[in-house]
Amino acid sequence: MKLMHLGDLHIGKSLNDYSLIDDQKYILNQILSIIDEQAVEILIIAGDIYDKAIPSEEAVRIFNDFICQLAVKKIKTFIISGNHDSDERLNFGSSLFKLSGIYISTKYEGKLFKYSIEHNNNNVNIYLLPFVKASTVKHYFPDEQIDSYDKAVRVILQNEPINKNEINILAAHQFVAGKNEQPVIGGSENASVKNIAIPNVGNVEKIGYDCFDDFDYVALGHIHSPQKIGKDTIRYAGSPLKYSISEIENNKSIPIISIDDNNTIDIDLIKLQPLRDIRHLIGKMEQLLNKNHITNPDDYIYVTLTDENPIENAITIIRQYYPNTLKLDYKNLHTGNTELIDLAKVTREKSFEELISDFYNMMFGCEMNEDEMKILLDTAKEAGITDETN
Ligand SMILES: [Mn+2]
Repeated sequence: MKLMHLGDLHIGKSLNDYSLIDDQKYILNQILSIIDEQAVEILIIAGDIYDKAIPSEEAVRIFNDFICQLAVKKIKTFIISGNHDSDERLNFGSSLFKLSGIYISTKYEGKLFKYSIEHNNNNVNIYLLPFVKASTVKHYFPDEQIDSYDKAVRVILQNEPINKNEINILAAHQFVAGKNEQPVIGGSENASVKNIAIPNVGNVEKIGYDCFDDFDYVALGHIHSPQKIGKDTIRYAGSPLKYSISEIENNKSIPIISIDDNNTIDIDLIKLQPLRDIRHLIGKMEQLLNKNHITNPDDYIYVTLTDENPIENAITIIRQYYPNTLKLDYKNLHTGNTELIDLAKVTREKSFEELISDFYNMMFGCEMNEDEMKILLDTAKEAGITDETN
């Protein structure tokens, strides 16, 4: 039996004013092809179906087409809401969808949705936990001290009778971390994910992965970089597309979970190929626009020009070759190295003479002569910046 795990579709998302709707249609079609090729029987979508609580008509149409095709293919589909989804809107039509094998859980109401499928004389149980906040859970367990998301999820799971002799799979949309590790953030999640990703900031939203010990596989959503958390069977599927410039190096994949006849679980990661990739081009304008260097001109492009002088209408010129250019900046002697430099360390390690001659070299592209250096050293001494020994 094969399951596919998706998360963070964010249908309707745009990237610097470019609508990604065609890219999303393309990737959902690719996902349908993978479902066929891999003979997937069950699909779990771990939240953030839409990018906005009120999705555009087009976004709704695309998702509608996607689930219709899943129903036609008779793929049992399990969907939970994420923090970007509206419970009510995502829940619309859910009773009818059930008749077609599409199960949606958008709101925690004191009990997890559970669905059991017979496999090889055993049960595969799928539990759905939609995105929850501590305050929502508290309402259902007034006697419990629930002051964090971690405690909230533990209380929910402790109150579910889970048969450990069967195969148990959970879908959840939360911020889950390993013992001493934080998940790798993609960059497009949202402000709240970014804030809690900084170590030593009160991590009220963070959930320890050990609370999922009773589950054979945990299909997570919320973080956009595909990754395992703590162990192989607790995973973020990641978003199917790169949703920010910071995800340029973050290649996307989908986990396929196979349960064999001995009830062992195996995970395969299938690479996704976007319609248009996001790429970072670095170089002089002349090199970048050289015919031999131009590839996949429809990709989303972030350009860093290394030309020394700013070029008028640079982004307009680049867009004639790469129409989907998202952003342009410069890296040259004027802007310096864009990597972060620990200035305090540099100044500690170098003498005044070295620092000033580096600076002169950077500004004028040549060495300072002895007379000039003498004038600066005398001035520095008079100003009390240096002493005889420096
Ligand atoms: Mn998301």
